[in-house]
Amino acid sequence: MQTEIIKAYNEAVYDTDRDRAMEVIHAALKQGVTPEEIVFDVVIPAMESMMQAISEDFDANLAQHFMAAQIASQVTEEMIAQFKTPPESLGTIVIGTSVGDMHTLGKRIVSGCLRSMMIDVVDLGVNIKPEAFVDKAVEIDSPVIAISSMMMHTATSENGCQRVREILKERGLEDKIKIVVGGAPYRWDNELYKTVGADAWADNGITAGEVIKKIVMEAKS
Ligand code: B12
Repeated sequence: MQTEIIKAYNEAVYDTDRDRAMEVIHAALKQGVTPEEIVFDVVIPAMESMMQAISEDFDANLAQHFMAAQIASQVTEEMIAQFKTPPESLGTIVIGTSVGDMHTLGKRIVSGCLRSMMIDVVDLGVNIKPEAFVDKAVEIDSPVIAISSMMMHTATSENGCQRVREILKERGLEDKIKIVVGGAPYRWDNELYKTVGADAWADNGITAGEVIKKIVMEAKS
């Protein structure tokens, strides 16, 4: 893989220039780089280094964070359609924000990262009732319910993760479905995920992808 392609793509993503990023990818395809190489050698490493750079750059803004995931997701979907052998999806998981929480960005970044890691996502949206999380997870056989909460009171609400845990217990689903949470309150208190009854948490899109992928792979084996 030519380092110029990786460098040009990284710069475009860091500048949140979706059109330029797509131009770099399309030019690479014309030069004979395969869609597989683009996803595995350009997009995924770029996403990882982008998250690293953003976390260290105090001037980096929300748009950079959000666009990095959106561009990665767009390129990945376009390239997968051109794979010689379409990659088997590793699994599908359910995501949404907890009741009362309208913050969408964190959830969308996590979804973008998961898609670039070959994990399909059913995004239920915002303000999701605990029953709706569980019903959808059962319907699509999802091993993970991912809940995003950006406010302390929605993270700790009796109608949030805690209620999802109770429903899983009531329906005997605790072995089949794991709860993964994330969002600002969990970054303020790294032990909060236990208090609300989640199985795991992650502090950014990349680590969320890693934690969720591990659970999905364990469920398959
Ligand atoms: C943008 C924003 C808004 C926007 C939301 C726009 C939108 N469409 O999302 C608007 C203006 C609408 C808004 C409204 C409100 N907001 Co607001 N908002 C924010 C702000 C500035 C950023 C939140 C955000 O989107 N961050 C971007 C993402 C990328 O955040 P992130 O945490 O880095 O996400 C990563 C991880 O957390 C993790 N992650 C996220 N979700 C998940 C899920 C899973 C499963 C996993 C594993 C990981 C994971 O991965 C992400 C990607 O790397 C925060 C301040 C802050 N610094 O957090 C306040 C903040 C969250 N808001 C706050 C408040 C109070 C409100 C309002 C009540 C304000 C009001 N009085 O109306 C309303 C509530 C609306 C509602 N009912 O939800 C408070 C909450 C305070 C508290 N202690 O709980 C904050 C912290 C601001 C503050 N300091 O007071 N808000």
